[in-house]
Amino acid sequence: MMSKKNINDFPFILFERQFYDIEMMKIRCKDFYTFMNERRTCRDFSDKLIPKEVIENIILTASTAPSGAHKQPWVFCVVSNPEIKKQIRIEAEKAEYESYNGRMPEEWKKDLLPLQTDWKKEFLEIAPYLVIVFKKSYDFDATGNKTNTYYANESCGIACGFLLAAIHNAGLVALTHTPSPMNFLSTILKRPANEKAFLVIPVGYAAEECWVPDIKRKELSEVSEWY
Ligand code: IYR
Repeated sequence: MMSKKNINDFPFILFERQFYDIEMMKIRCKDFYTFMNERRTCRDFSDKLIPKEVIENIILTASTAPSGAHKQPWVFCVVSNPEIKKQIRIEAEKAEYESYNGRMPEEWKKDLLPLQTDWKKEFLEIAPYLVIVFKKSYDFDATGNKTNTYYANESCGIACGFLLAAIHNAGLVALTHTPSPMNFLSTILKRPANEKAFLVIPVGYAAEECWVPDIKRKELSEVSEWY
């Protein structure tokens, strides 16, 4: 049968997926929420090693995220080399020192008090992997011609969400770290001009003693409006 979707050179294929009955749907939604609600941002990492294959599958999962015109405008740079991790820590701490000692307004610093963050970022050397997400503002095709990307911020944000979920699913922990400014990462990792550092995500096992802030999530009524 010729599909009416095949109107140009780009074919559609039938998407066959599994459906669940309502009872199963309710159980799965609740279980997934319970599981995701156990995720915490961690700053206390163990230096225990993780197989490369685990990180590869986590990145493949992130890269299943939807993106503008399916351009997948992201690159996940994975750093395990101690020398590079050290350079990144030095530069991140320089930037963060400036932020905490001047750049950040008082109100921002007040808002961060419950998280007990400061300019020191030892986790950048302790976590076995740093996944540094770069956003492609534009790209190149196979012949080297410049091509556009679309909604690169939204796309990368969603991909990072998938990445965090995959890390949690693996029983590992992560931290969304945003040193500001982040351009030192392009220099250290020698990234091309079309890529901008988007997020630094240390990944690893939680330290044996891992402390997290005692914070609560908003109620459903606070985060949803029904029409
Ligand atoms: N980038 C700094 C400050 C910081 C900002 C926010 I917004 C946070 O939620 C946490 C920290 C840092 O990484 O310490």
